[in-house]
Amino acid sequence: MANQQLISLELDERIGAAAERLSMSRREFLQFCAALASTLGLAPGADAAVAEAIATKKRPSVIWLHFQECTGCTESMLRAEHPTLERLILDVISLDYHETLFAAAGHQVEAARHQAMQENKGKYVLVIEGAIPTRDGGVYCKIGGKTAIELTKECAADAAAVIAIGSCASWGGMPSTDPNPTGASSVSQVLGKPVITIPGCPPNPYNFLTTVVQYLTFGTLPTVDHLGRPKFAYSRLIHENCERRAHFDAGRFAMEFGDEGHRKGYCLYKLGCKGPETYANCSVIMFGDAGAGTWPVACGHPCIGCTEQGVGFAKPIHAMAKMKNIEPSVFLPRIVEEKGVGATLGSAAVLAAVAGAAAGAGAMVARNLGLSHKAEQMEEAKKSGEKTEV
Ligand code: FSX
Ligand code: SF4
Ligand code: F3S
Repeated sequence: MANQQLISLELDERIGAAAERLSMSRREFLQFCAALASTLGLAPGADAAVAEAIATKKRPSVIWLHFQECTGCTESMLRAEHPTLERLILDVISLDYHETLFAAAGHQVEAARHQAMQENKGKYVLVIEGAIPTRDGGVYCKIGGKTAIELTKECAADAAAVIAIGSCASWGGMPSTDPNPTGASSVSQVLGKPVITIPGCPPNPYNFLTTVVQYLTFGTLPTVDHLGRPKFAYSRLIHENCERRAHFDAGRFAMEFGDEGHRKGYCLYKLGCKGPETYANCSVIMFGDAGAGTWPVACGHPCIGCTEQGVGFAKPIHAMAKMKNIEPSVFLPRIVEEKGVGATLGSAAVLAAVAGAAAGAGAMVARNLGLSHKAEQMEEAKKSGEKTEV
């Protein structure tokens, strides 16, 4: 049924027109919609609804405000390698106010904001990028003579949905780090109510796009956790689906940047990787739409926990992460033996199934964290050699 629906959609002129706008083939466009539907965890067949909505529905008006931030959220959205992502975002929404992207300035853009708010009263989506300074009456960030606090309240009053994009808007982010001289606060703190949050510094543009596509297709917003984070993106720890997880499980760690373990792609836990206490889907969907290897850990840098309040910009990069849970990855084989006698996918599934036996798993993790792998031993030997030489 779903396939028939997709075949008829592929022949649909409106799909053809949407694909052309995006410089994609009809097939590529439908594949992209299928990927978005599966990111959302929708039932099979929902990809057709997503494709139809993108091709035919009136684009929601979006008012995008910028406050205390580096504009990385917008930059990451626009810097996708593959041409489709930013085009798709700009095709799916009607970006009626965005300070960075507007060619106009001053009174002209303020007029555009007022017009978009009036014409789409109760229907527009308000996106806020950046923290909101609240100290001294909010004087540290003013646009068009209004403080960020005033603009947030004014624009949120008639919005259908408020999305805080990036860690700054979601929980204060980098500007809120101690001693927080400007009183940088999150959108929900200023509005006094929960909003959708898409943390990350920068956040993954797919998570924003997927949220908007759900709104466009079904008129609903994704299910969120207690911090307003869409569950489709933030319900799992980076560590649960990390490509280096097998090394963690085997006790193989990089001990220094550039050492043998680091060069071999071993786990970065002992270099301070915060994957075990950071909820995000970076390891699964990656960044930049450029294929494998495009996320921090894959590049050899420990995750700094940029999505997570209390971790990102709060804990030193070298400090070791707190283990939030000790369950094995759900889809990676757990390798506890040396190469050649490793676990099979089947045994990994069994291990995953019995992961509830936390005591056993905990013992294994404790053992592995204490393991001195060969690379580690070599580093230690090298260090003691250096010491002896001195
Ligand atoms: Fe920058 Fe956005 Fe970080 Fe903040 O992303 S990438 S400082 S989360 O608000 O511009
Ligand atoms: Fe990956 Fe970091 Fe976990 Fe190691 S500690 S498996 S590098 S997320
Ligand atoms: Fe941030 Fe860690 Fe992902 S640093 S981008 S949450 S891998």
